[in-house]
Amino acid sequence: MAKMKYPEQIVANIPFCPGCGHGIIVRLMVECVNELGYSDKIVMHQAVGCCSLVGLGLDWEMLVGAHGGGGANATGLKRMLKDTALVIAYQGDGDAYNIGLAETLNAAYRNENITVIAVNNTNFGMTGGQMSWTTLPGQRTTTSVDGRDSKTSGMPIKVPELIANSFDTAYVARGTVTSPAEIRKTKGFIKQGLQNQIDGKGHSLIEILSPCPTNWHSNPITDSLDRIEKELIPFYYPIGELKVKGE
Ligand SMILES: Cc1ncc(C[n+]2csc(CCOP(=O)(O)OP(=O)(O)O)c2C)c(N)n1
Ligand code: SF4
Ligand SMILES: [Mg+2]
Repeated sequence: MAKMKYPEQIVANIPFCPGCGHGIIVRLMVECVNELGYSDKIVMHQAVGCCSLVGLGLDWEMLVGAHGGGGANATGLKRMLKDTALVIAYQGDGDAYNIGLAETLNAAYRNENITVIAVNNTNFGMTGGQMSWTTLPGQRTTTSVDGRDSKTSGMPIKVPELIANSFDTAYVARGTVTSPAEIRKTKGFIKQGLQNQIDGKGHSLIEILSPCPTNWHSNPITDSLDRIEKELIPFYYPIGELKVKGE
């Protein structure tokens, strides 16, 4: 594949649904890696889920692992490549927090020198919108048709808070993509997570609240972004830096 220089050119070739947050996040990752001077020294663990579409447009070196294997695969890549390349684990909430929870927590527990980008859209997007651990109470999904009932299926999990409060990692942040201002802040979190890796500081996790208009059955421009700002952020998933080691 010919090298594509411009992030917007890359994203245009990836068939995310209209209004999906993944496209913005891919663009931000590419911009950060380019600006840090690592465009030829970057390897991505590409997760199963809508993350996997990234391979149709982005020409980075990629390892496609088993569903949930990001923490383990990124560990192996980084330990092998050491300072010669940046390693990103790009994962969905279902991948990183459901099926891959053990791998995600173990990599953080070991303070592996990797950067994890976890896209939280409160469902298993690619497979048709099933309930995930991040699904909100009352949220209708294809496996919680009357709304998630926390009495039988628990409350949403907050892995960033769990890692920030439990393990000796470098950095944890949560951002979103609902406005140009929030996109700029999220870019700052991603860049900080990558800079930490360059500086050998250890594990960084950046969770990004991202719209999935297709499975939320909502308008991509208005309702989907409103849901993040009026429901997800104030009641369950506060945004900002949750942990900066040394501060
Ligand atoms: C071992 C295994 N179990 C289940 C699946 C089916 N599967 C593919 S993608 C996916 C959901 C991914 O959801 P998430 O990680 O949240 O990513 P999203 O598509 O929402 O961005 C599932 C369950 C699979 N591919 N492999
Ligand atoms: S199903 Fe959801 S997460 Fe997947 S590409 Fe479509 S909008 Fe994005
Ligand atoms: Mg998801």
